[in-house]
Amino acid sequence: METTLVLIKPSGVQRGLIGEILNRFERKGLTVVGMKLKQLDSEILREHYAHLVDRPFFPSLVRSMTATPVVCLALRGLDAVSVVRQMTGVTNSRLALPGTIRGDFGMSGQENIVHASDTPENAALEVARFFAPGEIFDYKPCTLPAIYNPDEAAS
Ligand code: IDP
Ligand code: MG
Repeated sequence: METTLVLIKPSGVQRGLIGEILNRFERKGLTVVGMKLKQLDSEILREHYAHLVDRPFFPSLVRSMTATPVVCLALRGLDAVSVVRQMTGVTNSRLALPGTIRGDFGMSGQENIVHASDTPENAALEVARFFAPGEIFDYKPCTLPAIYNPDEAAS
C-alpha cells in the first residue's frame, strides 16, 4: 500500500470545501492515516515547491498558500499516489475534467483547491515533510475486505 500527501489549500479551506474533499477520499476507499491543520511559511514552501522557486509567480504562490492554515492529509491505499492525482485533476482548474476536485470546484490555475503528491518517491518525502512519525497511524479499517480482495489487500 502507498501513502500519499494531500493538502487542502487555503482556496479550499476558504471556500468551505474541507468536508466535501475529505468525503470524496473516504468514499473512494482510501484510509485517512494522518490529518491536521498546519500554518505554512515561506521556508516549508521553498522546500515543497523547490521546482517553482525561480518562477515569477512564486511570491504570489507563497501568499496564496499562507493565507490560512492548510489541511494536511496522509491517505493510504493501493496505488494511492496515482489514484489521488486522478481524483485531483490537472493543475489548471479550468482544464481539469468534471468529476475531479479541481474540475468540479475550481476556476483557477493557482487557486486550485488541493495539492497531491505526484510520484511515490515524492509522496514519501512529502508525508515526512508535513507529518512527524507519531502523527501517522498504522491501522487497518474493518472495511478493508470489502474494498480489496485478499491478494490486493496483502500488497
Ligand atoms: P500540481 O499542483 O498540479 O502538481 P505544480 O506544477 O507542481 O502543479 O505546481 C504547484 C502549484 O503551483 C500549482 O498547484 C499551482 O497552485 C501553482 N502554479 C503552477 N503553475 C502556475 C502558474 O503558471 N501560475 C500560477 N500558479 C501556478
Ligand atoms: Mg506538483
